[in-house]
Amino acid sequence: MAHGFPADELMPLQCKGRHHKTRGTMDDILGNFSLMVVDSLDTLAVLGDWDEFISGAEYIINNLTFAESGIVSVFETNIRMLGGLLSIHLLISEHRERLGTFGESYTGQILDLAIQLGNRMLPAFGTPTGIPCPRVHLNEGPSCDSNQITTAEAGTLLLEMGLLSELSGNPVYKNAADRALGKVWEQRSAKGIVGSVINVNDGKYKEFINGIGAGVDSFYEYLFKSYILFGDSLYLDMFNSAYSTLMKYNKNSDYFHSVHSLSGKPIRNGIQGLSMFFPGLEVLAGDIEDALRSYAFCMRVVARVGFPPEVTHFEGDSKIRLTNPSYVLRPEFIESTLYLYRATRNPIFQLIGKQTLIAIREFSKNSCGFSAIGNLIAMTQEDRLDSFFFSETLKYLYLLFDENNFANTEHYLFTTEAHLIPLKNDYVSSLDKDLVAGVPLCRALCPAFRGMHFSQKMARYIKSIEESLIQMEARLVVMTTEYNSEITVSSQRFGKLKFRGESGLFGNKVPENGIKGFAFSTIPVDACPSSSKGKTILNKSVCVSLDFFDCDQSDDECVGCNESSSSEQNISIAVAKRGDCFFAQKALEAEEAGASALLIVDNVHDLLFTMSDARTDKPTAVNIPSILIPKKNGDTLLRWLELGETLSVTIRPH
Ligand code: DMJ
Repeated sequence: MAHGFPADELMPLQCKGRHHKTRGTMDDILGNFSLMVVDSLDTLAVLGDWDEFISGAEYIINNLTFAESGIVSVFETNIRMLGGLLSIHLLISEHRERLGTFGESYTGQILDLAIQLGNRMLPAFGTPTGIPCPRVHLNEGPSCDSNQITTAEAGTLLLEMGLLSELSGNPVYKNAADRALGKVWEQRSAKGIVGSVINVNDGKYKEFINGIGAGVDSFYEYLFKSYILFGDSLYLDMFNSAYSTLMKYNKNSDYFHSVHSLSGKPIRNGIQGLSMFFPGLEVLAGDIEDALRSYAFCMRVVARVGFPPEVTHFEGDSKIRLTNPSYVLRPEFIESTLYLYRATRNPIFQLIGKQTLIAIREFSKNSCGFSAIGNLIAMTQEDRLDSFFFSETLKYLYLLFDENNFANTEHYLFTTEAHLIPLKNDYVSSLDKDLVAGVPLCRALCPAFRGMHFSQKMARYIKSIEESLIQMEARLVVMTTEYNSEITVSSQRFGKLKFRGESGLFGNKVPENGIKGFAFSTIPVDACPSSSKGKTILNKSVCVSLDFFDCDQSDDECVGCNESSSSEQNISIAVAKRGDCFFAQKALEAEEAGASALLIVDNVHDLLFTMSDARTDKPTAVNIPSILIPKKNGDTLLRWLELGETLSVTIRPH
């Protein structure tokens, strides 16, 4: 707000508002209509900052016009602007008492703005099929520069336009959205699968790729949510039919691939950040078991990368290629995390939220605000901050921890942009109260779903999610570790750690060409002064390819290792905790246990120091190098060892 207001978006690196369209169709969301304020205001209500909410609402009432708006995306304007305005209007109506004089004097001005906007969007629907042009000039009418629109864009209009009809008493908006949705649905293939791009003039699909990511995603979401809001079983029938085709054709053991809508045959195997909303939708529809299964898969990818990457492809069983290695602060993964937490109350989902928050703070926060991460390997920031970060990502993250928040405890439906719609007959006359109060919807909307039967499969998925969380934590440590270091630890599962250590004054120095070997820890080294004659050395085999990122990039940017080196086989590096006996004694024990070097993990988070030999009169005869390492890195190293990882270690001199 301090830097971007009242522009539609903030450019977080230049630290100023984005006023001009310079990014092609990506800028179709910019309408010179203070998008950021409108899209983020109900998040302020969720945060309980009602004073700021009131000033935002007052700003909108006094300043928002569409007079300067040019060509905008119909879909984006619908979900962000129209949805935002309607939600603000409904929240004011719901919470009048706490809004003081502003609440008392509010006469529906924001609904009037929503109606104005709806009217300006309507010309887009004036096509032969009623499927809207993807873009509209808010002052001059349709801008059918492209006559092709995605299924998601044409099929994600009904909640907002239907609600606008309910609130304004004018059926024209709902009719338009209904007609567009009907046409898209009508054109599904003989197998019942919709395509992803449709021509607005002849109503025929032009792209036949179908998945749950870009191009189709929220189409599925709005079928089910329209049933919830408008109580019409027609939408439920459509959703059920679409859901079963997804299960039949797209579900690939643990996740969904893309298929050809005519043949039903798989055409692409991978996952997008966008598609990670789906487990949340499955929760809403009552299929918790499959939601956990799908989520466990998303989590495996997130854990290995540290964030939900924009686009990945899978090669073989375990290789993941980051086709688009960015993270633009999208909400979908955290949205599903919230839905699963609400359904299961399992704290694992809060822990995942916490890790996500830490990672966002670490890599995306800067002096101006937050930035999209352009490259998840180099961790570079981009001059981009989409309004959905405020309307969705932050809102879902906050709700994950604020269990008593009104948006958690009362019945609200979240639009695809996470705008809040209170589920009450005061607003939507056709709302089915029994449905809202009942199963399966209750699983997602009730404060806690009690009495849920946990199948063995569900327990297995939770276990897998737990394992991924360990990996996610490890990945975060790897990502945040300083790189000007001399010790490198590579794990097949967790990636590569680099950090600095401080050599002791006793024993040998690290040789010029360094030491390469495998880490082990022995109980005797931990518990001096008992002798280490037990020699519990874990002399595991060679470094195994992690097969994760393509390691044709420079070594430092790769996670894991790709080469195996049998010469390392016999060199073992001991890892011991600080404490219990003198440093030099530990080194001696490690040497006697067969170690070629010793890493001692500090037991306080502090600056490192040079370890000295306690026996200055008769120095301990140590022949191996001994190095003190930071607690943060050492704890990770020990944890990996406890988990049975084979750790390849390289120690280089300063
Ligand atoms: C949001 O604008 C909505 O969630 C939409 O349905 C799809 N993607 C973005 C956020 O990723």
